[in-house]
Amino acid sequence: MNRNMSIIGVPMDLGQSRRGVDMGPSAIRYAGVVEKLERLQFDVNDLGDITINRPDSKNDKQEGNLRNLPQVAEGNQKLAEMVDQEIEKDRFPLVLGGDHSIAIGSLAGISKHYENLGVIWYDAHGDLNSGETSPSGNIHGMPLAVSLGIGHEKLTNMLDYQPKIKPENIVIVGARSLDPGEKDLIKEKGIKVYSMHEIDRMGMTKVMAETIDYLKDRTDGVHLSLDFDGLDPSEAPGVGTPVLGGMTYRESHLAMEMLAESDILTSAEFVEVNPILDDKNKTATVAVGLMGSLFGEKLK
Ligand code: B3U
Ligand code: MN
Ligand code: MN
Repeated sequence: MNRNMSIIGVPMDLGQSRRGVDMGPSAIRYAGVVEKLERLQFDVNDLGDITINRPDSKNDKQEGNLRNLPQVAEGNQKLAEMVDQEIEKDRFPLVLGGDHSIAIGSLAGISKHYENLGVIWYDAHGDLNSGETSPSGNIHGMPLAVSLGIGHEKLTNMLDYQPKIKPENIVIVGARSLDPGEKDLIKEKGIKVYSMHEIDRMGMTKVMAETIDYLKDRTDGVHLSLDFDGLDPSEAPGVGTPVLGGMTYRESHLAMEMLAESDILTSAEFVEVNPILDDKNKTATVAVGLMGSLFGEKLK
């Protein structure tokens, strides 16, 4: 793995309706991410947080069914450019959210550098909505669709190319809350999904072994997009849209350790940590623990 790592904080909370997730990057830093990675012998460059401009509430127009579209697009454009520059410098981008709408910018900046970028979407949700199918108008429920080229042009065409990702290069892990339009899209595009049903039946070991095997053969880089609501809310309570019956702390560590062993990862993002909804920074602490496993911490 690339030992030169750049951390980019994205205090974005405009892709959904609950305030506080903009403090995610601070909470994860407070829980010791830089110290952890330095202990694991990474050269860490923490680039701080991107500035997210807030909507002027008096002129808060909603375009289509897309809440805060101009601000979400602007913040993601900045992120895309920064991620692109860090990869250009041959550094591993580690992006800290913020809500999951920031995957739009991450993937725009990353995928430019690959023919066949693979994506592991670790999440309770599919994030495959568009303005037409979204029940909420929240852009954090849309980034994976946007990366396939589905959605508003301002989002899909970021950095002037699309699509960012091919459907066959995506693996969704932990899904248990999918909207009807998302289910249709999964069928139509043949997207690989390991829902909680498969995780329960097969066990996380087999799910991750298959995921890694599948992506290793067909991709030239792999991005991990980890949404903390993928985990069970009893172990990661600090998220805006908790869904019961999620992946455990132990399953998640195992998944991260298997990814570390496989050495296929070329970028990562950790999103949706909301310290206001958390219990004594528990979720951010879990985040830093999982990053330890992902980046090679060993018990023996
Ligand atoms: N699918 C729903 C709910 C949701 C998506 N992502 C999160 N929640 N975190 C939607 O609004 O698109
Ligand atoms: Mn998500
Ligand atoms: Mn989610």
